[in-house]
Amino acid sequence: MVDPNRLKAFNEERLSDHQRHWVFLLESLTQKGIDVDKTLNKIADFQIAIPSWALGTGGTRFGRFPQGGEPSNLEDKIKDIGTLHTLNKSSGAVSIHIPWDIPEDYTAIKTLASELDIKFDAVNSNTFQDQPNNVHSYKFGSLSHIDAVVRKEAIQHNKEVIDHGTQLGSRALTVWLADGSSFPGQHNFRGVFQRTLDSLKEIYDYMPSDWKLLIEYKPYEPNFYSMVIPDWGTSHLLASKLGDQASTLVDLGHHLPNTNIEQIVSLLMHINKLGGFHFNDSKYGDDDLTVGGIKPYQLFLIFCELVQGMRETSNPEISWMIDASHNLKDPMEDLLQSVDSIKIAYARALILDYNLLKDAQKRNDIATCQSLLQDAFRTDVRPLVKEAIYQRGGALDALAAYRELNIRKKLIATRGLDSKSTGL
Ligand code: PSV
Ligand code: MN
Repeated sequence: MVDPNRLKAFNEERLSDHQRHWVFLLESLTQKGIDVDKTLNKIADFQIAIPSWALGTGGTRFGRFPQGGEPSNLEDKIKDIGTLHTLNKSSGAVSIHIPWDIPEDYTAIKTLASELDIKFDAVNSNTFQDQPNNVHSYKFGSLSHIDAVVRKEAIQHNKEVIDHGTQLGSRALTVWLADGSSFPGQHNFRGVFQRTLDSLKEIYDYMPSDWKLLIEYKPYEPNFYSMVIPDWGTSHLLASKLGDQASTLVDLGHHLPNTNIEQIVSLLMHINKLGGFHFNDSKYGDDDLTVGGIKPYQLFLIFCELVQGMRETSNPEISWMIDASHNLKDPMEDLLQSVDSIKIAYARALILDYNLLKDAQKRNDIATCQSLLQDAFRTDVRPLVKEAIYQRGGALDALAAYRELNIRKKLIATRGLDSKSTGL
């Protein structure tokens, strides 16, 4: 999809403009004593997995308005991620969802992915929908179900997801449960918790010793009175009872309004229990909007905690993934914008002087604390992010390149206007 010569010409046209901005920023970063080469490498090394379900148009329960050219199989999805990665050099991983994307030929899929420089990040199980070959229904729960035969089927599904992941080279399983109740009295809270723990234990014991189990929480939806894993406390309780290979996954959209997510991130890293991260943005609930589209300052504050945590704690490597749904925009454009926002927030957090911040905290000099944060946030780091991506061979402006190279038009020409993607 991306002709290297056209990408080169695209960059050449923008290079002098970029260099003007870059030289100016470089000087001020150097004056502040920032190790610019190290920072550039950190920004470039940061890879965010694209979920296999995000390449198609997302829907709401009221409708879906596809754009055309959607990938209808795992191979095409990986090719689309390859296109994104060629442009932004930051999307070098895929997170697949079973059963939406069951690989048919592991060797062929692995070869394709490695040709495109794409790794297999966490695999996701799905017990929130009944599948055509399900023997039992998950209508009243899966791992927490009152009936042991349903729990057994859900456990078996998770084991199969691990098997698929092992074949592909994944090293993590993400479990998100829709289990919960919509009416008071429907559930015995202690009963559903204990059954979930027992089921997870079986899955945990099945995992290879170099795998992680990531437990995702969500306060409501699809159940509206109680969720079995509603918050980070419950996720952490399960993870700590399971063992070292289990940890919590934070999805930005899975918090009640105004929750201090940066504090949650900080504490989980402090106890080495932050395992995974799903990026998106929201105004009201789990809106799954473009990252940084609504609350960029909150995203920056979260990254400040992540940066400090990565430097100062022994928290293991985190699985990063975008978990957004694209109802209105071209999904690939939306993903490019999300990745760009993530890198900008990360770059801003990297240029903050944490030693100065700690000194100010010691003196209880709140005004300086706030100024340090806001100075970093208000710095236009776009040339820094562009330079990092350009040095790795990416586009100086991935979204503009995507448009100028007519990628969507080419996808429609190849796959047709009504090709459908699997997913929600
Ligand atoms: C649930 O809302 C969730 O965040 C989980 O991560 C699922 O796997 C994903 O969204 C499905 O879109
Ligand atoms: Mn999620």
